[in-house]
Amino acid sequence: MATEAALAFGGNLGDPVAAFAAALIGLRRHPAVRLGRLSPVYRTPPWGKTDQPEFLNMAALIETTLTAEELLVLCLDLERAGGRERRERWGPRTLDIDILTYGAEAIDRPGLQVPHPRIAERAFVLAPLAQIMPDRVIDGRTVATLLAAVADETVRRDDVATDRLGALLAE
Ligand code: PH2
Ligand code: MG
Ligand code: MG
Repeated sequence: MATEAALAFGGNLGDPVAAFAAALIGLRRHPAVRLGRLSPVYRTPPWGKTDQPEFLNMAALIETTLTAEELLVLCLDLERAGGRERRERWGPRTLDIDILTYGAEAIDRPGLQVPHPRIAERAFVLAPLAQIMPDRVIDGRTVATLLAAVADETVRRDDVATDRLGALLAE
């Protein structure tokens, strides 16, 4: 049985669109993953640690027969392939892939909390997520409702980046 999972992508160093494309191609090639809907790419102010460059963020739906643990390992492998080095919390990075939801499961283990514990605070996660699963309920509220509550006009779609991602995925 396949499980639907939502993934968040972020980056603010190097070429995040190319890093997103490489990771999405890695997911698409993986035998236990089916890539589903993709959000547009958003340009977002840095959250949590504000003295760093703007981020690009997006979200993707997948169906997978991997367990949540196996999916986490895959995401970490794709991050490493994208040049990720772990330095400081909330600091600049080439590629971050977070598991937002995994089916209806609630997981709370060191290194893996699903649904991701800070979704409700983060417009940079909710804006893209609302494009691919607006009606999904997280902690009692829909993604669309959570997004309305953090309404942040500084999080905006980047159509040039979105078109470039589409072109890289079509190659
Ligand atoms: N990721 C963080 C910390 N802050 N800010 C934005 N705008 N986008 C991110 O992806 C992001 C962040 C830690 O994962
Ligand atoms: Mg993150
Ligand atoms: Mg992460």
